[in-house]
Amino acid sequence: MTVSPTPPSKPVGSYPSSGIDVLIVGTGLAGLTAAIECIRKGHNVKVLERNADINTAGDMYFMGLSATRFFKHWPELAKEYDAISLHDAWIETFKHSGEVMIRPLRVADRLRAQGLDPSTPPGTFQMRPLVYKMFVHQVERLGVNVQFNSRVVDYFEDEERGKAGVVTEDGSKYEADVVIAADGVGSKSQKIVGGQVRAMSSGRAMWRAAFPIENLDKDPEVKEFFHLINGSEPIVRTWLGPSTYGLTLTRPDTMIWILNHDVTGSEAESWNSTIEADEVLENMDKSVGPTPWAPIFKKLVRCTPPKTIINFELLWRNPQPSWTSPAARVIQIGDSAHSYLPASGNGATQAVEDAISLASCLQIGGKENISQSVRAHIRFRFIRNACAQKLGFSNAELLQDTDWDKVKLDPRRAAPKLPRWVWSHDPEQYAYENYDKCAESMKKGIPFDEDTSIPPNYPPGYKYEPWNIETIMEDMRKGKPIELGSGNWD
Ligand SMILES: Cc1cc2nc3c(=O)[nH]c(=O)nc-3n(C[C@H](O)[C@H](O)[C@H](O)COP(=O)(O)OP(=O)(O)OC[C@H]3O[C@@H](n4cnc5c(N)ncnc54)[C@H](O)[C@@H]3O)c2cc1C
Ligand SMILES: *[C@@H]1O[C@H](CO)[C@@H](O)[C@H](O)[C@H]1NC(C)=O
Ligand SMILES: *[C@@H]1O[C@H](CO)[C@@H](O)[C@H](O)[C@H]1NC(C)=O
Ligand SMILES: CC(=O)N[C@H]1CO[C@H](CO)[C@@H](O)[C@@H]1O
Repeated sequence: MTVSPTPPSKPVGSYPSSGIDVLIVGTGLAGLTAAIECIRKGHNVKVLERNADINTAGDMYFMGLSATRFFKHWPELAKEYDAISLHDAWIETFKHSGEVMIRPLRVADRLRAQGLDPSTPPGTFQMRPLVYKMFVHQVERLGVNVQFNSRVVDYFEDEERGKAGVVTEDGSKYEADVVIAADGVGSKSQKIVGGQVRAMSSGRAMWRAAFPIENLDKDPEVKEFFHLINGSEPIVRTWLGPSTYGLTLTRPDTMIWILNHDVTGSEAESWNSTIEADEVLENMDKSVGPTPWAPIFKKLVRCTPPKTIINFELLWRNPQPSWTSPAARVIQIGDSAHSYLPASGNGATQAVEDAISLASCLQIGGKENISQSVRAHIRFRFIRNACAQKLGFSNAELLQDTDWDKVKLDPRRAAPKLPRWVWSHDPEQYAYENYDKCAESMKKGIPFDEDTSIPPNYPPGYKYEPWNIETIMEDMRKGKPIELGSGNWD
């Protein structure tokens, strides 16, 4: 096994004060990471949040290695992350009908078979509530200035004075040297960066539920089937069918299931609104062809407590042409800049990467070069994000249209693509290594997609070509595989 060298840790206090006032809107993963990383880099931070508290709801998401390397600077986060992470996890694959296709394997063995080091996996599934609580603890330890019940309704900037700001619902104005819009999908900053990105219905949605494991006591058959391995080890079970896929995760304390389906009409792009099990049971066999869902999965759905199942609509958005205001004093990060399909496994990961990259760029450039730093950050992030977004479509297609003959030969074909260019990235190091070169290229007027001075943090060999959802939909209609583009996407 390869032992990776211990990277230098630069905890809070390592950087001198930059004198940069940063105003952050939103306490999602993007906003919270930006808050702690900006503080570590010496900036002054204030955070506004519309809700009364930090919302720790949700079930699980995938956290890539590229989004967790920075824990090396945060010993308490690193420790807590290790404590909440799944250790000794297993994975098993079924057809949606219930037929076992790949017997349980240790995730570590699967990684080893792929030539990867199991002690640093490319990423792991994490419970959103636990990850959030971990960030909340860190924010509390640092005493970050978070002002709740502050709904931002507008953004502005004043180029001459070198300031940007926001207006909240009650008419209050807040100003800073730079404003980070981390207010998620539907950000109020869309106007100032150049217009609303249209959200298109994909025709698909996800039912998702997470609940205490004791609920399985209601049905002994379900309890037996969805058991932990060897009494205590968590297991992910994937369920692949024609134009559908499901996922279950059994943890010692929690049961989670997720099911992709055709829209039924009750969905919303919201993590708050819930539906009941009957609605799922009535609809789940509608989009899977002649073979119905495994009875055991239906019984699992029946064990779900009331007010738990979320019917989350999957909306599609083209890559946003701009993430910043004309004078580069307002900058979008996370879902506000780019929304992801869950199958991309990148929504949380890229949000965290954005925050780290931006905090670093602002530190490198200092107070005199804020606009340049914001623009450099975008150059570091745009193509990478456009590629990761596209990967989501191709992964969704892969999961929904499994070629079982190929899967039998190579189990990796039943798993979403998790390419090296995604997980091997270190957004902080990348910013420090490339900021000067990037600033130079911008001064020379070299367009972002022709700048060869900076190594790619996207598929090696890829040449950026603008793409849009319409082309992808057209390909899907014709039954063509999604055209990823040039370069090595594996
Ligand atoms: C409650 C909740 C549960 C989720 N559960 C899951 C899950 O189970 N699995 C999964 O894959 N993804 C989930 N997500 C989405 C996932 O967290 C994001 O896709 C990803 O982490 C990117 O985060 P973000 O910080 O950019 O945006 P978000 O996480 O959406 O955070 C945006 C924040 O900005 C605040 N905000 C929005 N508008 C304003 C405004 N006008 N003024 C002030 N504040 C504002 C919001 O209240 C929120 O706190 C969930 C999101 C939320 C909010
Ligand atoms: C969603 O949940 C949060 C946190 O509990 C709450 O503050 C907010 O009002 C809810 N939103 C909706 C639309 O119910
Ligand atoms: C920031 O701006 C100052 C003044 O224009 C300049 O001297 C300096 O080189 C800049 N720093 C970076 C990292 O670009
Ligand atoms: C120690 C132990 O019980 N190991 C078992 C864990 O589960 C796997 C899969 O069911 C078995 O193969 C091991 O023998």
